[in-house]
Amino acid sequence: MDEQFPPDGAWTEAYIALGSNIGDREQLLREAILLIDQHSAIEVSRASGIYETDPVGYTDQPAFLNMALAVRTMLPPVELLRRLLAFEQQLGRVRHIRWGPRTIDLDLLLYHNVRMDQEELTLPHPRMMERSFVLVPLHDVLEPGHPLQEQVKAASEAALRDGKEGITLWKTINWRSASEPFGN
Ligand code: X6L
Ligand code: MG
Ligand code: MG
Repeated sequence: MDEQFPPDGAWTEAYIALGSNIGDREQLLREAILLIDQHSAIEVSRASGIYETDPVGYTDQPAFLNMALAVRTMLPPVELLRRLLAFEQQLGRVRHIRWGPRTIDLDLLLYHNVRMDQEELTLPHPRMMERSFVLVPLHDVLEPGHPLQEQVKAASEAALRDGKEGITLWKTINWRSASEPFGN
């Protein structure tokens, strides 16, 4: 399904999760958004709030800033993933410890209604529904009426309500303001 989708010249909606816990975390998130939006075949539609989140998996590391983007793209899923990995490299990501600290992490969560399970890419992201630091920001940008909307909303509201996962809204940004002073 991936290599022939989308049809030539058609735009498809996709969702990306961002995370950073080394260096100037907000600046790295902003640079990632700009790199993504400046690609000719990817356009940022909506950006979530920025959340500060307790580290999960490997817990002896600094707190993360996490957010999510809704994008439109003309790239097929695997090509989009490869672009995201190239942007991570461009922003100084070096892989040391599994699940360890990183300048920037860009994860492809959803690509239209594509389901695939390949060595390089599984869609939807196989662990997204278990990760509040993904679901809370995703809820901010998910298209109303999206098939996952109710599930994401319930999980996100629960996580923010009981607070035990250490997710707090840290800042809301107008990401366009850095590059386009007169836009919104
Ligand atoms: C048991 C075993 C329970 C493993 C959880 C969860 C492993 C998440 C890896 C896990 C487990 C991950 C971020 C993070 C990571 C992030 C926050 C991962 C990969 N990335 N914590 N931990 N934000 N808050 O972006 O997601 S490492
Ligand atoms: Mg990740
Ligand atoms: Mg990743």
